[in-house]
Amino acid sequence: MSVEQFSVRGRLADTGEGITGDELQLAARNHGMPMEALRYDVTPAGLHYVLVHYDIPMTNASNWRLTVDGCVEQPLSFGLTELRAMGRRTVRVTLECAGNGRATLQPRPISQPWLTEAVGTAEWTGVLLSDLLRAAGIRSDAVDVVFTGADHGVERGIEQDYQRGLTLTEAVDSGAIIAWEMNGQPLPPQHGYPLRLVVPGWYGMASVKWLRSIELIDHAFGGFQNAVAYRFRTGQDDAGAPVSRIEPRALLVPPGFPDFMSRHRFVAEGTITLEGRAWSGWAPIERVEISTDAGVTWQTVKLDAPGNDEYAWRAFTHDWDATPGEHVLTVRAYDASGREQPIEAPWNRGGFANNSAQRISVLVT
Ligand SMILES: Nc1nc2c(c(=O)[nH]1)N[C@H]1C(S)=C(S)[C@@H](COP(=O)(O)O)O[C@H]1N2
Ligand SMILES: [Mo]
Repeated sequence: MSVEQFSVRGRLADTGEGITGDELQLAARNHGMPMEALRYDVTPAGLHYVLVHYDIPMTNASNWRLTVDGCVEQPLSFGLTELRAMGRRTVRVTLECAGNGRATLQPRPISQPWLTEAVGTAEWTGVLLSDLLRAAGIRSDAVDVVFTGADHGVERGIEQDYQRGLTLTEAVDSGAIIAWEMNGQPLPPQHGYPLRLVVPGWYGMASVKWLRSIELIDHAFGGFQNAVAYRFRTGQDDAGAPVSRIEPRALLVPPGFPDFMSRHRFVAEGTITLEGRAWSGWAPIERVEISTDAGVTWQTVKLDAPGNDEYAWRAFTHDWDATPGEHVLTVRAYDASGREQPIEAPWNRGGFANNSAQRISVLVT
């Protein structure tokens, strides 16, 4: 079957169509962060969300090579030991999948059906990408930087290695690191062992796992994950703007205790300190608002002091005088770039960046 016989566009669910077997299969392989894990400043590795397009490759740190080549003065090849000698820094970064929130869009784009849980914050240790590029010597004809992982698959009919490109400016200025540790331990297999890229502030797709090659090219990268997959399209043939940085979002730790099946929450009446976290990949969080009456009235929450890491989420609390009855809690984040989290985010075909405000139903008894 030729590539042309597949549609390179994803499918939308028909009106009223439930989650498909394909979506269930993805949802069972990949996993979200349980919302109660918003309590941790740094998400324990096993609770951090996971998203893998193809298979988790079987890799070995002892013979791993990372190559840096293309438009450079001196092509380089590193083993893990050589790479560690290039420098060591740790950054705390909130990663979020661009598809977070997809499953609640109408119509629903058929893909990994995230609700709000495709997020996590980890401490990534490695070497600055810009230091590696400088060590290789960036040639004046370099335009884009292409990152290739060791995983391989077929996506909408197109066979490929997982690859993403950044412009040279983004690669140098983003503070991206080539990481070999997550939360002080070697990367777990599902998070990119033994090496991955981490691009702070960007949706997860940019942070290529199982990183084996960095190539500088003299033209704009036209690979599938940049040119076809991660675009904001409203129509089938719309070229769409590229998906890049993380839109602001706030989430609450669900209060009280849950119903097993529905996750509906129960709390006892009285003053309850609600807790949550907010982040944005564009600028620091400036304000978070909460509504405890389904969006009728809003109050500003108390933000914790910001940490040292610009792209790590910020904690907040809010004392709620919970009175008996059914309540809907909602939170919205505002960042210093003037971006504000919408009640209802605009729809797009890929279901990207749906940062519509979270709604949590609570029965106060
Ligand atoms: N090589 C490779 N890198 C990848 C992916 C992948 O499938 N293969 N998935 C990307 C996507 S879409 C996301 S959201 C993040 C998820 O990172 P995590 O699983 O460590 O949370 O990895 C990105 N890097
Ligand atoms: Mo993703």
